[in-house]
Amino acid sequence: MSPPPPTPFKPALLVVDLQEDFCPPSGALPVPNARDVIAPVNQLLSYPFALKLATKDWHPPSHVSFAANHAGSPPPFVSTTTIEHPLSAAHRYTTTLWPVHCVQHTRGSEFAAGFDCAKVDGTVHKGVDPRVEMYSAFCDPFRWTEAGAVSASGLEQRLKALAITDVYVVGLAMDYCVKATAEDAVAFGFRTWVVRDGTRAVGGEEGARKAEEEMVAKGIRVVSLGDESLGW
Ligand code: VGL
Ligand code: ZN
Repeated sequence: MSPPPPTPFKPALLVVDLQEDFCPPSGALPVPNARDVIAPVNQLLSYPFALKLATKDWHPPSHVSFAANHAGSPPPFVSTTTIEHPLSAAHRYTTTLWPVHCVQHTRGSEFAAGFDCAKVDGTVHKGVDPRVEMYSAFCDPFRWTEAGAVSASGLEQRLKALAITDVYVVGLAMDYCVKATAEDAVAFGFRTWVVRDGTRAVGGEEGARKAEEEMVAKGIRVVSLGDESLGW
């Protein structure tokens, strides 16, 4: 519990996409060792965060990120595609294609078994708009371009209304949705932390190393559960 907390210090915990489809062996888009994060996440849920939220990747069957929804069903994980003007010329983008995962109301979209989801104050749904990929729990990446956001979850306003100062991000996957969420949190002005024990990468240890490097370069504090630097 040292060093002393910064003042003011009103922390929120975001548990990102801790869902069955991201967990081996049965998940559709398995993240290596994903179930290792459940115990550390449950431990964090016992800390006195001012707000604890979980997110769910919550796709309609027609979602643009599913390889099967593109001509010729290109192989997932390795294929990217450029989305041709689904909204406007300015909204053109290239994205990675994934297996069908986290379809709304399916078994794979449920929280991972053992995750103490009863301790969260609410659930934020993301990736709901079929036209756009949304890794971040806050908004899609067009938020930061002239094209403008296609979809936003309202999370920024929710945290700001409570005068949250610090956002702690854990969950899956470290190199996609955890990273995008942490990067947006820092961009929206929150002191931002990622707790290593509570996250794993799709790209395994190499993916985690690279994601950590990129997050640290953006001012995100990547820490471990036992670290004195955890914040309080
Ligand atoms: C995620 C790929 C596709 C994630 C979600 O939660 O990191 N990754 N959809
Ligand atoms: Zn997804």
